[in-house]
Amino acid sequence: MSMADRDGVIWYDGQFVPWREANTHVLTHSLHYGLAVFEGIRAYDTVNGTALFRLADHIKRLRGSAHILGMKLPYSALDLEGACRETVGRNALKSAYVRPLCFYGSEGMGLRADNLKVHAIVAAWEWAAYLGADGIERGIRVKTSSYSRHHVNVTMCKAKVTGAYLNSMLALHEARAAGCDEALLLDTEGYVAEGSGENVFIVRDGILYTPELTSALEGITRDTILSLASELGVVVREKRLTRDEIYIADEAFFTGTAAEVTPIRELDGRVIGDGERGPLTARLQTLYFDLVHARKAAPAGWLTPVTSAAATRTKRHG
Ligand code: PPE
Repeated sequence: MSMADRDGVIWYDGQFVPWREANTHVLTHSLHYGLAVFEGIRAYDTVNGTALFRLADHIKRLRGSAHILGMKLPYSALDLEGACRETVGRNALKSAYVRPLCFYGSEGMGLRADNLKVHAIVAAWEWAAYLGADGIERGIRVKTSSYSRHHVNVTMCKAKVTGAYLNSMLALHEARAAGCDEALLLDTEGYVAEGSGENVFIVRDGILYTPELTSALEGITRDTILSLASELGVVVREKRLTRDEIYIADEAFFTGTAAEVTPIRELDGRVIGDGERGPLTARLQTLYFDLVHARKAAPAGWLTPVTSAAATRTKRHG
């Protein structure tokens, strides 16, 4: 089913518009130059009703991304949080993937355009396991990419900006053409950075390792896993990793809002550990799913209930 041809509503610049009418012009500046910021947030069908997981943290990152790019958002954090909550509520989704996107309009063309308005949308739809239900259980096959992750002074790695995903897609298409499920990108010095849309972890001798965030996105799922690991008393080290450290790891997994916690069973044709979901991966995965479904107590502010129509009023600032 086309993403453009669905029932429901999309929040567009403060108004809810019918899904099929949430259109924008072909001379939209961001479409041409890749300068737009976005988020991916999941809403889960929790024991206390539908709730968005770490909404405030995602909106904070969205605003940070805009700040890095010098894009002036006409909406407050509260406006955007309200838009996400109400978009899920109005579409009557029990669980959802929520996509806020802020982009430049069609007020001007060319790199020098300086009269551009910032527009924002929030859409939400049902999205099953990103790397497949089978991937969540049995793990996926990954290939190290021949494309490097962005150098820290090429694109800004802390910004979740649309243009950066050209690099992700080059890597992903290459990995899939080689029969793998996902790509692993190394930084420009050859150290492990992240997946095309996930952060990466390994387990060796009971210790959990993940790359420092120099050239990887500051993943919110990554942060959640670090807090669950500390709850379990697992020793965690954030350090530079090499691809061969992954080859000889006991376990490996990816984390991301879309990917959740997905085990990696193979990298570059080398089987990792026993070639299946490892025991610590399984534990962290269970804890993660318990947390997002409120079967386990979450820190304050991590689960935000959705709202129904008219519960929020959005004002455009400037
Ligand atoms: N690295 C990258 C490059 C990335 O895109 C994501 C999220 C992460 C790490 C993990 O971040 P977090 O979601 O905060 O744990 N990737 C999003 C895009 C997926 C898509 O196909 O679109 C996501 O998971 O929502």
